[in-house]
Amino acid sequence: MIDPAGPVPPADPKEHLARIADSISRDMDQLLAELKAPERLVAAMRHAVLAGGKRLRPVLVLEVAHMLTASTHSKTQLPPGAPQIAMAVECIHTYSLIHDDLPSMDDDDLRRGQPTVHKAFDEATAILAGDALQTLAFELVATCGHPKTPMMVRDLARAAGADGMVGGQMLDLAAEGRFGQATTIGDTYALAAMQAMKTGALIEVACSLGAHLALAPEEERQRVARFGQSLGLAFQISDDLLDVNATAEQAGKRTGKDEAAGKTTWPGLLGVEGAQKALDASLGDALTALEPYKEAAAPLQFLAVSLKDRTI
Ligand code: GRG
Repeated sequence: MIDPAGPVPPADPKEHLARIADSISRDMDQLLAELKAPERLVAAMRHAVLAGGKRLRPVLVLEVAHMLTASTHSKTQLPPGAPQIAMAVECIHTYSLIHDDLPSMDDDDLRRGQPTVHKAFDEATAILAGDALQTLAFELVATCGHPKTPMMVRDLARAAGADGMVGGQMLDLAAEGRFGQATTIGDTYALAAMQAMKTGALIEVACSLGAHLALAPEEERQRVARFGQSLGLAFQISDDLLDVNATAEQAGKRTGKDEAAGKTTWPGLLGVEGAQKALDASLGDALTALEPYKEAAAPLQFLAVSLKDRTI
């Protein structure tokens, strides 16, 4: 059971966030160990989920819930259902990575420093492992026992679906010219719009779900959603910079692939220095959204700023 409750602000934000990430990994391990399903399918799901990963999105769920519970209700205990919601978001994220790595999508061999699921198992098993993680996510939300369950199901479905992550992936593939003529993404607005769907929507909804868990007023939910939007953009810019600057060994995945695929990226549009400036600007927006929470926001501030020196 996750219990990141502690003094607000925690003495060491880095240690505090690492403790939450570890507890999510342990909970995911237990969840998958208890799953009653064909052995090969569970093994593939475990391979993908437990291979590592920063647990960024579930950490956001829990840390936003923690910050808003402390500031709205003067409590440090996490609301009931929080571990299930955090795991649900990680299940959706991991399913998207499994499917993104398939030969029909990005065709990658390495993910989280390990062979991708279709390489370690086979393509059909990888598709099914992704499918099973997606449905498991909604089972976790539906059964979490929190009064905001219907809103959380709706928001997670929208963020993950045709108007969010899946739609963003479709636009990204179309821009590569997969379905006929390439619909070139030629400016920073179009790039930001596509990425807001593909990667931003899940990061934003992770923050919104944290607010739902904390039974925060709508105004607070919108504020942390704005934090999530800016953080999502910063995350994507840092991911593009990582693709240029890091080795595959450092990043645990193939790097240099955006340029090879002729993809529009932030460094491609603005140069490395321009992309670093855009990263600073979006981090500035993210930090502005956190200002009302003062010291209670220290872990989220730390998380945002650490995107600047990202190596994984
Ligand atoms: C296939 C439905 C479907 C969607 C795929 C999210 C996505 C859409 C594709 C991932 C491709 C990619 C590399 C996007 C860049 C940003 C990103 C999501 C990176 C991976 O997330 P991290 O760095 O991964 O949080 P870890 O392993 O740390 O969890």
